[in-house]
Amino acid sequence: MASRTPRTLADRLPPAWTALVALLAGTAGVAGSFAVASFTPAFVAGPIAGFLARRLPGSVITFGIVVLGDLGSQLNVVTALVLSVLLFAGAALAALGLGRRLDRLVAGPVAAASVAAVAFVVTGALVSSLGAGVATGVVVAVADLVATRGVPTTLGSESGNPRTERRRVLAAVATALPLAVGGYVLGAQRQRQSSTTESTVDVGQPWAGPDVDALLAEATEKSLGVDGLEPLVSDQFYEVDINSTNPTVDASEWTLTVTGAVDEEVSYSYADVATMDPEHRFVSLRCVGESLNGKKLDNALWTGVPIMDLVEPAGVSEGCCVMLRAADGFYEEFPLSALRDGFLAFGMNGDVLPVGHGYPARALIPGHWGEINVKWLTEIEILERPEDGYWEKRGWHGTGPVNTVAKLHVVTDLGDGRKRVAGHAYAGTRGIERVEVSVDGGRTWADATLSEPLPGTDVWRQWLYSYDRPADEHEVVVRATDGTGTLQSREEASPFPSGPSGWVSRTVQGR
Ligand SMILES: Nc1nc2c(c(=O)[nH]1)N[C@H]1C(S)=C(S)[C@@H](COP(=O)(O)O)O[C@H]1N2
Ligand SMILES: [Mo]
Repeated sequence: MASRTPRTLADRLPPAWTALVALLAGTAGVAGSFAVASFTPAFVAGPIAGFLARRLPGSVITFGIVVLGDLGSQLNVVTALVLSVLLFAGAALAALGLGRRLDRLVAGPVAAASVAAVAFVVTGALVSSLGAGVATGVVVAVADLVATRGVPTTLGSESGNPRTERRRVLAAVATALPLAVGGYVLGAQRQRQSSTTESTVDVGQPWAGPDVDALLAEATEKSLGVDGLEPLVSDQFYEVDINSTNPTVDASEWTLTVTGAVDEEVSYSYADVATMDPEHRFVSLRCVGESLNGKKLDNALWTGVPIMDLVEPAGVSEGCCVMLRAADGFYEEFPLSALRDGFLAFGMNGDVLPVGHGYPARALIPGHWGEINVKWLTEIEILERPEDGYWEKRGWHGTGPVNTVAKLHVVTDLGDGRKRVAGHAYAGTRGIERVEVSVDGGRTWADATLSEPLPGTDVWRQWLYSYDRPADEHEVVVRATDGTGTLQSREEASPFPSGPSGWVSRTVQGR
């Protein structure tokens, strides 16, 4: 290999190494932001993920929801993380360039300041920006100090010795790694703490008490107790949001306002709402974007008040429709008639409403697809003519009543020559009257056993069916009949645009 003359440009500054230091500094910065903010909108990747979700073409989002499912939202978060690192690395790189001309002692602080500035522009949150800046600055400063120890150069102006550069990179790795791990651990810890909500406003505990305990006990008792099948009150209630981070809403500052075509706007504080005489209702929710046999169908016991008790004082005389608006920028519109049976929930399963499910308060619109059950609700606007909601602007038709479905979630070999299949069935306010099972691909049908209905007008049921194990592989098909006597539609449809339909079937092994 030909020996190179030192002091050519390439020898003076291997750009790949500088870029690597910048990337490491960017990673540390993202970790610093996470340490301070955890997974909230103050975390730099939060607004970026939200921006992607909002600005990407509807078709891309729909592909993410329908084809990729949960992977789609994970992909969104990963993309946002990568973009955050690149953004910070870019800012650090610019600072390194500047540092080359300035004294080496300022390289760290300059990198810190530029990353903090970028973070602040993205999140608007000062504290998490400082966290990001400090972490970045530490990496750059340590890398620089170690690399140039005893070498009287400014950062980036080279001694002509590649070992110096290598030391700089190693130092950057050695500081960025623990910083990134530490930031992740700290943020994850904060995340766990914040997932158990405690309201900032003391209203007693309207969501707890003997009534709630009795209803929850009733749900436990009525559950069929099939291993692996969610009980009638879900252990793990699904979450679907337009953003990857939950908005942080302080109950002491939260208000719910009734606006639009009303005689007079009315506003409620958290205490106003949560000190009204509470009701406890079982209500199931199902997402229009889930797959036919998906798991985005759940049930809970909600505590709250009839939503019209809050709307009527405003005086609603005309108006066809209503737009619900939320603290995360989400909005959905639907006919006023559907609001009439609506509920405003501030409690869930005996606890204060969790952040992920809409704390301080959310709407529950019986029998309708999940999307109009707006979380973090801040405004109820009465409209005089229809408008598109967030998802309808993106081509969905998810504001109407749910489709009837019977899902098959568990297949068990009972070990006594029989098999057992089980699942949930749901038809919104129409209720579930019957679930049938075929173990021969749809030729013959038998009735499944249903769980006793829970009190309420919008609740799912569990079903189970046991049968003698055939020798061969066979096709199990399930279908539900709703409370109006209508059989679940057999016609197969993708979730987009108006919810999945068809009969769930599954191939089961024989003996
Ligand atoms: N503010 C707000 N409300 C929202 C959403 C949202 O992204 N933001 N998602 C909707 C959708 S698509 C569904 S399916 C339900 C899910 O409610 P859950 O997350 O409590 O299960 O909330 C709805 N309410
Ligand atoms: Mo949804």
